[in-house]
Amino acid sequence: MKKIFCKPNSMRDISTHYCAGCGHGIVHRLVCEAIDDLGIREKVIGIAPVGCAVIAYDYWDFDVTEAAHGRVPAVATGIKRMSPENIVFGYQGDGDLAAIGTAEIVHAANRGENITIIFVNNAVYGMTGGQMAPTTMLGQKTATSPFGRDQKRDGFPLKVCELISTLPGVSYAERVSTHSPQNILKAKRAIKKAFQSQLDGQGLSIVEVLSACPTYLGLSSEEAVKWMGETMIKEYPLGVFK
Ligand SMILES: Cc1ncc(C[n+]2csc(CCOP(=O)(O)OP(=O)(O)O)c2C)c(N)n1
Ligand code: SF4
Repeated sequence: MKKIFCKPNSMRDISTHYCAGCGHGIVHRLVCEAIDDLGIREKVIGIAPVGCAVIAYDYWDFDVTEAAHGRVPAVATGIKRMSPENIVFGYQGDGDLAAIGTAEIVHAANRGENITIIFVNNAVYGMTGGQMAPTTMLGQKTATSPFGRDQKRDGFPLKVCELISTLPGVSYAERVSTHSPQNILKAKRAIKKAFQSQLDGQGLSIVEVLSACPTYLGLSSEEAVKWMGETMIKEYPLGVFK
């Protein structure tokens, strides 16, 4: 019988620690599938963030190191400059990349570092209890915005792809989503393109992946996916920004 579905070679066979319906597991797998498809596993070095994906290295069967909160692009820069033959990618949440690490990603992009960033936007700080993130939507209730994010007090949701794609050092920026099978397939294509851009020496490539955090949205897995498809993609339109 022909096997049509199996674990990617780049993925370890362990049980998930993520909550039911969390998008991180999907994105981890897509990264592995892209690496397998491109045949770059022996050359890849990943950098894990400080968030719910802090132990991404437990899932990935290739070289991975860890960076302090927001410092992923700086660590990636150092590794890539020392070892340009490696394919170096950072994996970051929105609290990590768009709050504590804003300066890191902006300057790495502006320098045109030949690295890839997988940016998982779930609109909250997941690991630390569902606080408001820069990406939290207006009106969205979180642990630190119990009446909903208020633009006057908290500002507007930060649109990372729109912002980063204006910098000349950026070769490729696309926003994708995990709220349906079709979108998950598109997300994989985008991750492959981002790695390819690095293989071609083009500069910084970034894929923003919209992802669900049902736990801190206070929704069931099904409701969270529906919320993404109906509400989140209106604020964060999908597409290629560069
Ligand atoms: C330098 C530093 N500041 C703050 C923290 C605390 N901290 C750990 S995870 C986290 C939030 C992560 O949120 P996000 O990046 O959105 O990832 P998610 O858990 O939602 O995937 C924070 C504030 C830390 N570990 N290190
Ligand atoms: S808290 Fe949210 S981001 Fe963290 S594992 Fe659970 S669903 Fe995923």
